[in-house]
Amino acid sequence: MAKRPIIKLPDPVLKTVSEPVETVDDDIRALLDDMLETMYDAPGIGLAAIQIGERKRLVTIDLSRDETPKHPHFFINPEIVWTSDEMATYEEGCLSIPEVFEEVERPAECRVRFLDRDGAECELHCDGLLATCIQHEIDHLNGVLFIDHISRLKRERVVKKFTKAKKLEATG
Ligand code: GNR
Ligand code: NI
Repeated sequence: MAKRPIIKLPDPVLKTVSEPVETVDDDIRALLDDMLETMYDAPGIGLAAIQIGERKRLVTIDLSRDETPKHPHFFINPEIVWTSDEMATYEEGCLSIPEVFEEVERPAECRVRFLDRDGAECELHCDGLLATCIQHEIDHLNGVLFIDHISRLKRERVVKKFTKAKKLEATG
């Protein structure tokens, strides 16, 4: 396993639409392990492969935080097959947009179809933080960030701040 650098705003890589995984092999499992290590180290509760620059439809999630034992979830080619009419609002953050937190409204529950680490087809009913997190991660696979769900004024303010910080970094 290896920790990888996390890609941050305003890197346009984050707007990439990721490609489905064709075969779940040892290379994919090694990548999932790198994602998990990167996510735990950050620390975060979810990570999409594009956040470490890999254009593949792969997601890791672990809501257990500092608890032991750990509860890692691996999602390959995840697809939302059902969402509740009921909505829920969470204050979201993103490892690619550090220190920014905004309320986002999404379906409160959803059902996700995906392949597991062995390539087996699975479905999982998600509610609470898991429902929010899996929707946030699937957005990443489609090049969408949580700030795309907030007001344009707020979003432009966030993007400006990160663009400016990057410029300062470059000029020293
Ligand atoms: O660590 C994370 N916390 C979080 C909190 C609320 C809603 C979504 C998330 S996901 C985020 C990690 C991340 O950026 N995943 O893409
Ligand atoms: Ni994120």
